[in-house]
Amino acid sequence: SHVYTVLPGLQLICQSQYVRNVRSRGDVQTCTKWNAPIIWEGMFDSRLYDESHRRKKSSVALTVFAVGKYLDAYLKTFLNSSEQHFMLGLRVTYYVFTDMPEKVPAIPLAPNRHLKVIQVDRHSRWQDISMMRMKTISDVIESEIRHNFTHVFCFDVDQKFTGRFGSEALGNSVALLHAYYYRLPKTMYTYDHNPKSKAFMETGDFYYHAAVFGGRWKNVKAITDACYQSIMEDKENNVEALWHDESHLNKYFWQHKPSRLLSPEYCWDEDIGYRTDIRVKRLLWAPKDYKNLRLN
Ligand code: 2GW
Ligand code: MN
Repeated sequence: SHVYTVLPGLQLICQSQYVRNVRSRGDVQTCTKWNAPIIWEGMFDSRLYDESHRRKKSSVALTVFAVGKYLDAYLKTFLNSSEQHFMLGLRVTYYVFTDMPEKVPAIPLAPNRHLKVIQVDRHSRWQDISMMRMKTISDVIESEIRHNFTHVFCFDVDQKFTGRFGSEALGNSVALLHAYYYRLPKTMYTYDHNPKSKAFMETGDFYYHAAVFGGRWKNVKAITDACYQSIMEDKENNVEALWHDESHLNKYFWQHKPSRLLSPEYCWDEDIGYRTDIRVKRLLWAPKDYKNLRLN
Protein backbone atom coordinates (compact mmCIF):
# COMPACT_ATOMS: atom_id res chain seq x y z
CA SER A 1 0.00 0.00 0.00
CA HIS A 2 0.90 3.67 -0.11
CA VAL A 3 2.29 3.63 3.42
CA TYR A 4 4.94 1.06 2.64
CA THR A 5 6.34 2.81 -0.39
CA VAL A 6 7.00 5.86 1.78
CA LEU A 7 8.44 4.18 4.88
CA PRO A 8 11.72 2.78 3.54
CA GLY A 9 12.78 6.28 2.45
CA LEU A 10 11.93 7.67 5.84
CA GLN A 11 13.98 4.97 7.48
CA LEU A 12 17.01 6.14 5.57
CA ILE A 13 16.74 9.54 7.19
CA CYS A 14 16.16 8.25 10.70
CA GLN A 15 15.05 4.74 11.25
CA SER A 16 13.56 5.64 14.57
CA GLN A 17 11.57 8.52 13.14
CA TYR A 18 9.24 6.00 11.56
CA VAL A 19 8.50 4.30 14.86
CA ARG A 20 8.32 7.57 16.72
CA ASN A 21 5.86 9.13 14.33
CA VAL A 22 3.35 6.40 14.92
CA ARG A 23 3.10 7.35 18.58
CA SER A 24 5.70 8.57 21.01
CA ARG A 25 6.86 8.01 24.56
CA GLY A 26 8.06 10.98 26.57
CA ASP A 27 9.20 9.00 29.59
CA VAL A 28 11.95 6.92 27.99
CA GLN A 29 14.77 7.20 25.47
CA THR A 30 13.45 5.99 22.12
CA CYS A 31 16.44 6.67 19.85
CA THR A 32 20.18 6.22 20.28
CA LYS A 33 22.71 8.88 19.33
CA TRP A 34 23.53 6.80 16.21
CA ASN A 35 19.84 6.89 15.24
CA ALA A 36 18.83 3.35 16.11
CA PRO A 37 15.32 2.96 17.52
CA ILE A 38 14.85 1.66 21.06
CA ILE A 39 11.61 -0.30 20.98
CA TRP A 40 9.12 0.44 23.75
CA GLU A 41 5.44 -0.42 24.00
CA GLY A 42 3.28 2.40 22.69
CA MET A 43 5.71 3.46 19.95
CA PHE A 44 4.74 1.17 17.12
CA ASP A 45 1.81 -0.32 15.28
CA SER A 46 2.38 -4.06 15.47
CA ARG A 47 0.09 -4.69 12.47
CA LEU A 48 2.33 -2.60 10.20
CA TYR A 49 5.42 -4.54 11.24
CA ASP A 50 3.67 -7.90 10.87
CA GLU A 51 2.27 -7.09 7.43
CA SER A 52 5.60 -5.80 6.21
CA HIS A 53 7.57 -8.83 7.45
CA ARG A 54 5.00 -11.27 6.09
CA ARG A 55 5.22 -9.57 2.73
CA LYS A 56 9.01 -9.77 2.81
CA LYS A 57 8.71 -13.41 3.96
CA SER A 58 10.93 -12.84 6.97
CA SER A 59 11.66 -16.09 8.77
CA VAL A 60 13.29 -16.62 12.13
CA ALA A 61 15.58 -19.24 13.63
CA LEU A 62 15.52 -19.20 17.44
CA THR A 63 18.52 -20.75 19.18
CA VAL A 64 18.30 -21.95 22.77
CA PHE A 65 20.55 -24.13 24.92
CA ALA A 66 19.29 -26.56 27.54
CA VAL A 67 22.26 -28.46 28.87
CA GLY A 68 22.28 -30.60 32.02
CA LYS A 69 19.82 -29.54 34.68
CA TYR A 70 18.58 -26.59 32.65
CA LEU A 71 16.65 -28.95 30.37
CA ASP A 72 14.17 -30.18 32.99
CA ALA A 73 14.17 -26.89 34.81
CA TYR A 74 13.32 -24.49 31.99
CA LEU A 75 12.94 -25.80 28.44
CA LYS A 76 9.27 -26.84 28.45
CA THR A 77 8.06 -23.53 29.84
CA PHE A 78 10.29 -21.59 27.48
CA LEU A 79 9.01 -23.38 24.37
CA ASN A 80 5.33 -23.52 25.33
CA SER A 81 5.30 -19.81 26.15
CA SER A 82 7.23 -19.01 22.98
CA GLU A 83 4.51 -20.73 20.95
CA GLN A 84 2.06 -18.26 22.48
CA HIS A 85 4.07 -15.08 21.91
CA PHE A 86 7.20 -15.29 19.73
CA MET A 87 6.96 -14.02 16.14
CA LEU A 88 3.44 -15.33 15.61
CA GLY A 89 2.52 -15.43 11.93
CA LEU A 90 6.12 -15.82 10.71
CA ARG A 91 7.95 -19.00 9.85
CA VAL A 92 9.92 -20.02 12.95
CA THR A 93 12.26 -22.91 13.73
CA TYR A 94 13.59 -23.58 17.21
CA TYR A 95 17.14 -24.88 17.33
CA VAL A 96 17.40 -26.62 20.69
CA PHE A 97 20.93 -27.53 21.74
CA THR A 98 21.22 -30.12 24.47
CA ASP A 99 23.37 -32.97 25.74
CA MET A 100 20.22 -35.12 26.17
CA PRO A 101 18.19 -35.01 22.92
CA GLU A 102 15.90 -37.82 24.08
CA LYS A 103 14.70 -35.72 27.00
CA VAL A 104 13.48 -32.76 24.96
CA PRO A 105 9.74 -32.47 25.67
CA ALA A 106 7.22 -32.85 22.83
CA ILE A 107 5.66 -29.42 22.34
CA PRO A 108 2.60 -28.89 20.13
CA LEU A 109 3.71 -26.47 17.40
CA ALA A 110 1.53 -24.21 15.27
CA PRO A 111 1.66 -24.58 11.47
CA ASN A 112 4.79 -23.12 9.91
CA ARG A 113 6.73 -23.68 13.12
CA HIS A 114 9.31 -26.39 13.64
CA LEU A 115 11.75 -27.64 16.23
CA LYS A 116 15.14 -29.15 15.63
CA VAL A 117 17.22 -30.77 18.33
CA ILE A 118 21.00 -30.74 18.03
CA GLN A 119 23.25 -32.63 20.40
CA VAL A 120 26.12 -30.75 22.02
CA ASP A 121 28.77 -31.69 24.55
CA ARG A 122 28.31 -30.75 28.15
CA HIS A 123 31.24 -28.58 29.19
CA SER A 124 32.28 -29.22 32.76
CA ARG A 125 32.48 -25.54 33.71
CA TRP A 126 29.21 -23.60 33.50
CA GLN A 127 31.10 -20.59 32.24
CA ASP A 128 32.07 -22.68 29.21
CA ILE A 129 28.51 -23.94 28.68
CA SER A 130 27.51 -20.30 28.42
CA MET A 131 30.50 -19.00 26.41
CA MET A 132 30.74 -21.85 23.91
CA ARG A 133 27.22 -21.08 22.73
CA MET A 134 28.86 -18.47 20.50
CA LYS A 135 30.78 -21.12 18.56
CA THR A 136 27.80 -23.46 18.26
CA ILE A 137 25.49 -20.70 17.03
CA SER A 138 28.04 -19.58 14.45
CA ASP A 139 28.41 -23.16 13.17
CA VAL A 140 24.69 -23.76 12.78
CA ILE A 141 24.23 -20.43 10.99
CA GLU A 142 26.90 -21.52 8.54
CA SER A 143 25.57 -25.05 8.01
CA GLU A 144 21.80 -24.46 8.02
CA ILE A 145 20.33 -21.17 9.08
CA ARG A 146 21.89 -19.06 6.33
CA HIS A 147 20.17 -21.18 3.70
CA ASN A 148 16.72 -21.17 5.29
CA PHE A 149 16.08 -18.05 7.39
CA THR A 150 16.42 -14.30 7.14
CA HIS A 151 16.89 -13.68 10.88
CA VAL A 152 18.26 -15.38 14.00
CA PHE A 153 17.40 -14.74 17.65
CA CYS A 154 19.48 -16.24 20.47
CA PHE A 155 17.94 -16.76 23.89
CA ASP A 156 18.82 -17.90 27.40
CA VAL A 157 16.48 -20.74 28.33
CA ASP A 158 15.75 -19.56 31.87
CA GLN A 159 12.90 -17.29 30.85
CA LYS A 160 9.24 -17.30 29.93
CA PHE A 161 7.31 -15.33 27.30
CA THR A 162 4.35 -13.46 28.76
CA GLY A 163 3.50 -10.96 26.00
CA ARG A 164 3.97 -10.26 22.34
CA PHE A 165 7.60 -10.63 21.21
CA GLY A 166 6.96 -9.89 17.57
CA SER A 167 8.36 -8.68 14.28
CA GLU A 168 8.97 -5.18 15.67
CA ALA A 169 12.03 -6.79 17.29
CA LEU A 170 13.56 -7.81 13.95
CA GLY A 171 16.45 -5.76 12.62
CA ASN A 172 19.91 -6.06 11.15
CA SER A 173 21.54 -6.40 14.56
CA VAL A 174 19.49 -6.34 17.72
CA ALA A 175 20.61 -5.81 21.32
CA LEU A 176 18.64 -5.79 24.55
CA LEU A 177 18.89 -3.23 27.35
CA HIS A 178 19.61 -5.09 30.58
CA ALA A 179 16.71 -4.66 33.01
CA TYR A 180 19.00 -3.93 35.98
CA TYR A 181 21.08 -1.22 34.27
CA TYR A 182 18.88 0.77 31.91
CA ARG A 183 18.32 3.52 34.46
CA LEU A 184 21.72 3.44 36.14
CA PRO A 185 24.67 5.74 35.45
CA LYS A 186 27.34 4.31 33.14
CA THR A 187 29.86 4.09 35.96
CA MET A 188 27.80 1.23 37.37
CA TYR A 189 27.75 -0.84 34.19
CA THR A 190 29.52 -4.15 34.80
CA TYR A 191 31.73 -4.15 31.72
CA ASP A 192 34.96 -6.08 31.89
CA HIS A 193 37.53 -3.77 33.49
CA ASN A 194 40.57 -6.01 33.17
CA PRO A 195 42.94 -4.66 30.49
CA LYS A 196 44.23 -8.21 29.93
CA SER A 197 40.86 -9.37 28.59
CA LYS A 198 39.70 -8.80 25.02
CA ALA A 199 36.37 -7.72 26.51
CA PHE A 200 38.01 -4.82 28.36
CA MET A 201 36.21 -1.51 27.99
CA GLU A 202 36.18 1.62 30.08
CA THR A 203 33.01 3.18 28.82
CA GLY A 204 30.17 2.28 26.50
CA ASP A 205 26.72 3.23 25.27
CA PHE A 206 24.45 0.92 27.27
CA TYR A 207 24.75 -2.29 29.24
CA TYR A 208 23.33 -5.02 27.04
CA HIS A 209 21.97 -8.33 28.29
CA ALA A 210 23.25 -11.46 26.56
CA ALA A 211 20.02 -13.34 27.33
CA VAL A 212 18.56 -11.99 24.06
CA PHE A 213 20.32 -10.87 20.91
CA GLY A 214 19.72 -11.33 17.22
CA GLY A 215 19.51 -9.88 13.77
CA ARG A 216 19.94 -10.90 10.16
CA TRP A 217 21.88 -14.17 9.96
CA LYS A 218 24.92 -12.48 8.48
CA ASN A 219 25.15 -10.05 11.38
CA VAL A 220 24.58 -12.72 14.02
CA LYS A 221 27.29 -14.80 12.38
CA ALA A 222 29.66 -11.84 12.67
CA ILE A 223 28.65 -11.23 16.32
CA THR A 224 29.11 -14.84 17.40
CA ASP A 225 32.36 -15.26 15.44
CA ALA A 226 33.89 -12.16 17.00
CA CYS A 227 32.79 -13.07 20.52
CA TYR A 228 34.05 -16.63 20.16
CA GLN A 229 37.38 -15.42 18.86
CA SER A 230 37.81 -13.03 21.79
CA ILE A 231 36.79 -15.72 24.25
CA MET A 232 39.44 -18.06 22.84
CA GLU A 233 42.13 -15.38 22.92
CA ASP A 234 41.30 -14.80 26.57
CA LYS A 235 41.66 -18.52 27.22
CA GLU A 236 45.10 -18.51 25.64
CA ASN A 237 46.03 -15.62 27.92
CA ASN A 238 44.51 -17.30 30.96
CA VAL A 239 41.95 -14.61 31.59
CA GLU A 240 38.17 -14.75 31.70
CA ALA A 241 35.94 -11.74 31.26
CA LEU A 242 33.86 -10.64 34.23
CA TRP A 243 30.50 -11.70 32.79
CA HIS A 244 31.81 -14.23 30.28
CA ASP A 245 30.09 -14.10 26.88
CA GLU A 246 28.03 -11.10 28.01
CA SER A 247 31.20 -9.03 28.47
CA HIS A 248 32.39 -9.90 24.97
CA LEU A 249 28.96 -9.13 23.53
CA ASN A 250 29.01 -5.70 25.17
CA LYS A 251 32.42 -5.01 23.70
CA TYR A 252 31.23 -6.06 20.24
CA PHE A 253 28.15 -3.84 20.37
CA TRP A 254 30.32 -0.94 21.52
CA GLN A 255 32.50 -1.35 18.44
CA HIS A 256 29.66 -2.31 16.06
CA LYS A 257 26.55 -0.37 17.02
CA PRO A 258 23.34 -2.41 16.97
CA SER A 259 20.73 -1.17 14.48
CA ARG A 260 17.84 -1.76 16.86
CA LEU A 261 17.60 -1.88 20.65
CA LEU A 262 14.95 -3.62 22.70
CA SER A 263 13.68 -2.05 25.90
CA PRO A 264 13.76 -4.13 29.11
CA GLU A 265 10.08 -4.90 28.41
CA TYR A 266 11.63 -7.60 26.22
CA CYS A 267 13.36 -9.29 29.18
CA TRP A 268 12.14 -8.18 32.56
CA ASP A 269 12.80 -9.45 36.07
CA GLU A 270 9.79 -9.26 38.41
CA ASP A 271 12.21 -8.96 41.35
CA ILE A 272 12.92 -5.39 40.27
CA GLY A 273 9.41 -4.42 41.28
CA TYR A 274 6.98 -1.93 39.77
CA ARG A 275 8.25 0.55 37.16
CA THR A 276 5.93 2.97 35.37
CA ASP A 277 7.94 2.78 32.12
CA ILE A 278 7.50 -1.00 31.82
CA ARG A 279 4.05 -1.09 30.21
CA VAL A 280 4.16 -4.65 28.90
CA LYS A 281 6.17 -7.58 30.12
CA ARG A 282 7.00 -9.67 27.09
CA LEU A 283 9.59 -12.04 28.52
CA LEU A 284 10.30 -12.68 32.19
CA TRP A 285 13.31 -14.12 33.97
CA ALA A 286 12.46 -17.49 35.44
CA PRO A 287 13.16 -17.84 39.14
CA LYS A 288 16.62 -19.33 39.67
CA ASP A 289 17.30 -22.15 42.00
CA TYR A 290 21.01 -21.37 42.30
CA LYS A 291 21.66 -23.90 45.02
CA ASN A 292 20.62 -26.84 42.85
CA LEU A 293 21.35 -25.57 39.35
CA ARG A 294 24.86 -24.24 39.81
CA LEU A 295 26.24 -27.41 41.37
CA ASN A 296 28.32 -28.92 38.61
C1 2GW B 1 24.81 -21.76 33.84
C2 2GW B 1 25.32 -21.26 35.03
C3 2GW B 1 25.48 -22.07 36.13
C4 2GW B 1 25.12 -23.39 36.04
C5 2GW B 1 24.61 -23.87 34.86
C6 2GW B 1 24.48 -23.08 33.75
C7 2GW B 1 23.91 -23.60 32.52
C8 2GW B 1 23.58 -22.73 31.48
C9 2GW B 1 23.60 -24.99 32.35
O1 2GW B 1 23.86 -25.86 33.22
N1 2GW B 1 22.98 -25.42 31.21
C10 2GW B 1 22.67 -24.53 30.22
O2 2GW B 1 22.07 -24.94 29.21
N2 2GW B 1 23.01 -23.20 30.34
C11 2GW B 1 22.67 -22.30 29.22
O3 2GW B 1 23.43 -21.11 29.30
C12 2GW B 1 21.20 -21.90 29.30
O4 2GW B 1 20.68 -21.65 28.01
C13 2GW B 1 21.28 -20.62 30.09
O5 2GW B 1 20.12 -19.81 29.94
C14 2GW B 1 22.55 -20.00 29.50
C15 2GW B 1 23.23 -18.93 30.38
O6 2GW B 1 23.30 -19.38 31.71
P1 2GW B 1 22.39 -18.67 32.83
O7 2GW B 1 21.04 -18.40 32.25
O8 2GW B 1 22.42 -19.48 34.07
O9 2GW B 1 23.18 -17.36 33.08
P2 2GW B 1 22.58 -15.90 33.54
O10 2GW B 1 21.09 -15.93 33.57
O11 2GW B 1 23.28 -15.50 34.78
O12 2GW B 1 23.04 -15.11 32.30
C16 2GW B 1 23.74 -13.98 31.93
O13 2GW B 1 25.16 -14.15 32.02
C17 2GW B 1 25.67 -15.29 31.31
C18 2GW B 1 27.18 -15.30 31.45
O14 2GW B 1 27.55 -15.48 32.79
C19 2GW B 1 25.30 -15.24 29.83
O15 2GW B 1 25.93 -14.16 29.21
C20 2GW B 1 23.80 -15.08 29.70
O16 2GW B 1 23.43 -14.96 28.33
C21 2GW B 1 23.33 -13.86 30.47
O17 2GW B 1 21.91 -13.77 30.39
MN1 MN C 1 19.81 -16.64 32.07
